Amino acid sequence: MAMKGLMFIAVSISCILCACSEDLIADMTCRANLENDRIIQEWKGEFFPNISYIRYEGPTSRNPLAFKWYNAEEEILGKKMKDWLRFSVAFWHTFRGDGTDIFGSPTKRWPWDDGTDSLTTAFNRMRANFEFLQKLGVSFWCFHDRDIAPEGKTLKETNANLDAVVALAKRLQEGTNINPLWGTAQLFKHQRYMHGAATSPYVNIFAYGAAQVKKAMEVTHELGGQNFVFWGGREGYQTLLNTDMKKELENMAQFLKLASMYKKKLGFQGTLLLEPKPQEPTKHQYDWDVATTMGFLEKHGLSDQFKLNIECNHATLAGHSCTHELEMARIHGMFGSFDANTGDAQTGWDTDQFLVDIAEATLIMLTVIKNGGISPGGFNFDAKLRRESVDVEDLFIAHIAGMDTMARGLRNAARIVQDGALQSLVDRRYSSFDSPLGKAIKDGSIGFEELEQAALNSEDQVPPSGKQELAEMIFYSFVQ
Ligand code: XUL
Ligand code: CO
Repeated sequence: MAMKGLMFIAVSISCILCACSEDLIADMTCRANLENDRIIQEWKGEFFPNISYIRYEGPTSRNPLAFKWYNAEEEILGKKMKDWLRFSVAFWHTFRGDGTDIFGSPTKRWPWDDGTDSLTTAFNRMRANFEFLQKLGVSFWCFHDRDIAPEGKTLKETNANLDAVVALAKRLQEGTNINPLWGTAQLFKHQRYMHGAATSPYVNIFAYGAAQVKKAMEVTHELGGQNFVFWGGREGYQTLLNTDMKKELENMAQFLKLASMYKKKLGFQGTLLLEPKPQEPTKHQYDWDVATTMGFLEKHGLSDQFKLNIECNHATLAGHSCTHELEMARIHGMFGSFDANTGDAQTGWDTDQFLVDIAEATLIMLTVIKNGGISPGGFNFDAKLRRESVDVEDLFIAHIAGMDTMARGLRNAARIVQDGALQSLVDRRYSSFDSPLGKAIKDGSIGFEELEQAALNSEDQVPPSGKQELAEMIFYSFVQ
């Protein structure tokens, strides 16, 4: 009897806290309603009371909770560091990551997370997000629809949950300079997407995915998001024996066409971005790498409607260096945004680590400088703490280290550009194309017959040294 009474009180309290109707308490998913408004207004607490605003203290500082290289307002090559770098925090890793791996249960229990999928917890995660962004001095965040709000029993209920959390995010954004760098629809976690979304053999799943993207784009727009990302979560295959690859690729193209049409209808000005990745979770992801994805867009007449969001760890999985992917996109005018992370040299899967390699950061920033920056894209930390890192301050330390690494890369790359020696080495290698013969090749005024004549008239030449070691010596002399 006493037990029953206690349970009744517990349920009543959670009803008040969670503002859920009782039937929904059971699965800890709450509907959006007016009560949410009251809960949103009332919160006055802090989740990181022992951490204050992170400041720039310069390279001699030993304070783990200070920037040593990232000085937001400092100008590098005529642009503020914060405008070159446009850092963004990935909501899913930072506020949903609990250390779970395929061998083990969660290792982290954050103060904003009670481990349930209730709306109350979703509100708390969002509040933690804004406190974190403000203390870190970062103006952007990225999210999947399902990271920020719980899935309901129906799509209608799920959308209402999303609306409730977005209303809170909008309120928390007011009076700040914070916006989403991008939003995206999570089309890979739920069982319904096990065969893919746009490439699912089942038309009702294609429709559900479209509805989800429509809504995710709407809320991204409402929050002033600057881009919208499509990472092809399960758009790929496990075996061709049960797969109609032609049909799947055509469906994927159609899905993207419809998304682009809806973007215009909605009046969303942000850039649509595809994020290449070669495998994981499927054996073969259709957006394998930058070149494959650009070819796909070109074939389907979508090149002018999409750009690319390039992730370093995905480049590694595709057997490329990160700069290969960035340069491939840059020279084709397709470099849209960057998922700043890295893999592990000895590990063949997507470890999503914070990038702390200064030489790598310098190479990345060389491309970014050549691109004139990547706005309205930015540097999204698609990176997570290791399973063993369980202190709240580790979240700050990881981001500070990631931001300082990119800032060092920017400083180094700027000095390489200003010095000019590396560029002259490259220019010298191709200088023969400035000759009349080279110019005639470029403008298309000669063919194979004229080239044969030129070869017959000139002596067989041994080309000069490629000077790779010299190039490396010059590059590394700037890496500090
Ligand atoms: C997965 C990945 C995603 C995308 C967004 O490897 O990178 O987090 O960035 O869906
Ligand atoms: Co990513």
